[in-house]
Amino acid sequence: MSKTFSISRHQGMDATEIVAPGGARATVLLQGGQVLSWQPEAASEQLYCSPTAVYVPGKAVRGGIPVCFPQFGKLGALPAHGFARTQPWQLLMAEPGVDDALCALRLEDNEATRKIWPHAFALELTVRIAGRRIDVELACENTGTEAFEFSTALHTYLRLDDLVDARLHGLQGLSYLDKLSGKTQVETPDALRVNAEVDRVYAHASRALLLREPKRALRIEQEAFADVVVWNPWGAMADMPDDDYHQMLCVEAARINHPVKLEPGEEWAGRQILSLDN
Ligand code: TA6
Repeated sequence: MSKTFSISRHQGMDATEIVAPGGARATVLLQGGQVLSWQPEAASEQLYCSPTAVYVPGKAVRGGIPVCFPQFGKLGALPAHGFARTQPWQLLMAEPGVDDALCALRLEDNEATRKIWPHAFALELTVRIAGRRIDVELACENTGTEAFEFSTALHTYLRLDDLVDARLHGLQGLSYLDKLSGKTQVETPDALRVNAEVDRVYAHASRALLLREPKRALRIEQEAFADVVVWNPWGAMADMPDDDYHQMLCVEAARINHPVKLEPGEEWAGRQILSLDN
């Protein structure tokens, strides 16, 4: 039987690749526990990762599924999106199953994290791929003696053929904070079409979303993440080619409006599930 997973180097950094028996595959960077690539069975890459992303220890990598923890964005005094995305995680396991493949990574508090955020925690990220579906679960346990609160997100960069042809269904009727204007509004169109910079936090997002492109339909579901963030910079970024914003849309499973509070010994887990419909 051939070996179906490997612990390898990706852009000079430690990574693991999991491959399911049907051919679906995913690459996860140990720094940040960041899924960088997901290719479902008999399909092309579904995640956007910038070809000019910077792979330097301690720097955030632009693309894939960064883990934001214990702070979302700049909504607090910590570094933007917290520290989990720039910390080295430990690989616990990576193996194929009968019809899937799984890997699990862990990040515990350490001297560096305690300097930024004085709490004892254990994060576990579990990535499962099977057929045309990926299931990413983030769990957090309070391993200390005092309660803490955190906001978090799976900051998923979805790869697009062209943003102008993409439509995101399932947000209608939800109230959102437009981070660009600072105003709260209610989503009215049946489908969101992005034709300018967008940075929104949708609250109480319990329905599945559907990202439609002429040749693709991707279903996006989440559990225990109450909010959805939709972001596209609509312009150049230092670590992304100038026109590449056309090739990506971030649809993020998040806990922002009501942060998670954990008492000592308590655990929380949330997940985002992506599945290709066609
Ligand atoms: O999730 C959207 C967002 O918070 C935006 O406001 C935008 O700045 C983006 O994340 C990227 O943040 P980063 O720190 O990775 O440049």
